[in-house]
Amino acid sequence: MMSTIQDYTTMEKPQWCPGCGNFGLHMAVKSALSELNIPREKAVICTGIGCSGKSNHYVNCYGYEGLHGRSVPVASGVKLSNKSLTVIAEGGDGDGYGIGSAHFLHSFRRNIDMTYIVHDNAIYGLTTGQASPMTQKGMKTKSTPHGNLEIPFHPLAVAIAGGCTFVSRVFTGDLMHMKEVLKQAISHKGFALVDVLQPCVTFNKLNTFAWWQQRVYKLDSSYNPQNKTAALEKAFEESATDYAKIPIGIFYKEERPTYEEEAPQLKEKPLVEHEIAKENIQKAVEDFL
Ligand SMILES: Cc1ncc(C[n+]2csc(CCOP(=O)(O)OP(=O)(O)O)c2C)c(N)n1
Ligand code: SF4
Repeated sequence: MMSTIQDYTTMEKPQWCPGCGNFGLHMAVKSALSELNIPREKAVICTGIGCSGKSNHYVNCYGYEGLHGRSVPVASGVKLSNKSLTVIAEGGDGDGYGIGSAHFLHSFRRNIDMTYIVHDNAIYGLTTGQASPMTQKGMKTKSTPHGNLEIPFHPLAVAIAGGCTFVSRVFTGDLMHMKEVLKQAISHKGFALVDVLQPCVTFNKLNTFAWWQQRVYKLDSSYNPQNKTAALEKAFEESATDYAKIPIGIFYKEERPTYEEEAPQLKEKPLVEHEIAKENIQKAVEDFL
């Protein structure tokens, strides 16, 4: 039976501020999952804490809202327990590029087959407007009243350098493009990063829809996402041009065996299907005594 966007729609209505970029992203995630015909009982969305952390409340599939910055390790555990599931991790830029940054880095080396969607609004939304790792230098926020002294993080460059096998960025002002990139990220065999330029209309008055709209442009077919050196250069384009040009699309893509494909315990079948009733665990228990 085909999946539809209605299958993924909950009775509960999203509680984000009117005009928040999360609404478009939410629609694109539901559309991508249904257009890929993934049955909702086979999809899991793990989130951290933040406005972004509420994403899975409003998608009618399995979900787990974990601790701030910990969506990637929770999602990794889910995938390793049952590799037959389609696993998505979601969180804010504070969540993933700040407090969760160690998980962010090491997930690239591991290459577990999952999609990591970062709601990149360059601010802490839920806690009402403190600077995040993506806040621009000089910007006044609740935690930087005299202007931010730190330069922003470069998630795409870090991901490319760290061994991520699918590195992309989208803009919530372009729904169709966002959905198409999400579909490719979810279909990719390996760890796929989708950095989402997602305006926080309430607490970030600098990076607005209009601000991004004037600067983003799509990578076209003349761009080769298999060239790592060119991808790194592209990832630095926004800072090199002082935000005059901000590329969106798939920056880098490579095929590499996933963790699940190489782990001997998981090769044959998902861990949850292993017959453990007859296993003698006495020795393991004694080791802990
Ligand atoms: C360990 C821990 N530290 C701090 C907090 C408080 N806190 C909750 S959400 C948040 C930041 C939210 O910003 P971001 O991750 O960018 O998500 P957004 O709300 O913008 O989607 C913080 C600092 C927390 N819940 N747990
Ligand atoms: S505070 Fe910002 S990110 Fe959070 S719901 Fe409101 S507009 Fe969206």
